[in-house]
Amino acid sequence: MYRQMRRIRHFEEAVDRLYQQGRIWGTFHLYIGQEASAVGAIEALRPDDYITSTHRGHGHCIAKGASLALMMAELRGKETGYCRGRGGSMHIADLETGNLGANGIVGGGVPIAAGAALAIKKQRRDQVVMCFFGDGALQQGAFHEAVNFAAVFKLPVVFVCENNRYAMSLPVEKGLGNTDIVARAAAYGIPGRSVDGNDVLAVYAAAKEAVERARAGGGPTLLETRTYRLRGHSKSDANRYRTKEEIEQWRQRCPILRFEQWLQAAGLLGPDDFERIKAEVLQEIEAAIEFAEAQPDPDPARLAEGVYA
Ligand SMILES: Cc1ncc(C[n+]2csc(CCOP(=O)(O)OP(=O)(O)O)c2C)c(N)n1
Repeated sequence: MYRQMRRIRHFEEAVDRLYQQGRIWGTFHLYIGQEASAVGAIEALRPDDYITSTHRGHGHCIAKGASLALMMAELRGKETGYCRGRGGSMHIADLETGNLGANGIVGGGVPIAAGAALAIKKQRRDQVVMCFFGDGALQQGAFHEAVNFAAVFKLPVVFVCENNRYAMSLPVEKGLGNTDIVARAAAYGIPGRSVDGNDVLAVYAAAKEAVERARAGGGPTLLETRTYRLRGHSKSDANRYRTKEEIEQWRQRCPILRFEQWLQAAGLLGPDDFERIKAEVLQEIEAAIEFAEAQPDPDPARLAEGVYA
C-alpha cells in the first residue's frame, strides 16, 4: 500500500512536470493528497473485482493495477496508450485490471457501476464493483437513481464518496443542503460510514467490511472518505476559494507521511526503506516516460476511429 501511494504521487508529479515542459497537452486533474482513499479502498478488492472512476482517476487506475507505461503513453497521446492516445487522462479504462473507466462526466460512473453490478448478479458471479465519485457528484440526479436502484436490487456495489471539500471552487458547505454525506444512506436503506480518508488503514478497514457485505449478497454501502486535494482542481486554478493556511494544514496531514509514521512506529519499515521504495518508484516512472516517448503517434488519417458520438 505504501508503494502504491508513492507510485500515484510521483506519477502525477511527473505528469505535472511534463505538462510544464509542453510534452503533455490538454488538462488533467491531480489526485495528490488523496492517495490513501484509492489505495486503502482498492486494497479491499480482489483482482477480478471492478471499479468505476472519475475525472480525477489516475489514483484509482494505478491502485487497481494499471501499467504506468501505458498510462503515460495515453497521456502523451500515443497510439499504444490505453485509449490509443485519443482519450487522455480522463478516459482511461483498463478491462484487464477491472477498471471500467475514468469519466469526464461528473457522477457518470455511478450508473455504470450499478449496471455492472446488475450484470454480476444476473450471471450469479461473486464479484464486487467499487464506485468512486466526488462530493460534487452527490447533487447529480444520476447518483440518486443509481444508488436507489442498487439498494432496491441489493446489488454488490460499494459507493465511495471522496469528499475532498470542494467541487471545483464550490465548498461542500455551499453545495450540499446537508453536509452529513452518509446520512443519505438511510434514505436508500443502506449502511453508510464516514472515515478519515487520509488514513489508509482506516479506509481499508471500512472498505473491507463493505466489500464483504456486498460479496455476501448484503447489497450496497455508502462510504465517505474525508480527504483533501492539495493541488488545484485542474490545470487552471488560481486557488481563490481557499487559503494558503488551509492547504498547509492539510499538507501536514499528508497520507503518505502519516503512513510512514505508522509503519515506523510499528517497526515494519524505516527511513532507509522509505528512501529505497521512493527511488525504485522514481526509476519505474522514468522507464514509463522513456517507453511513452518511444511509442508511435496515431496516424492523423485514422483519428476518428473508435469515435461513436
Ligand atoms: C455533468 C457534469 N457537470 C459539470 C461538469 C464540470 N465539472 C468538472 S469537475 C467538476 C467538479 C466535481 O467535483 P467533485 O465531484 O467533488 O470531484 P473533485 O473534482 O472534487 O474530485 C465539475 C462541476 C462535468 N464535467 N460534468
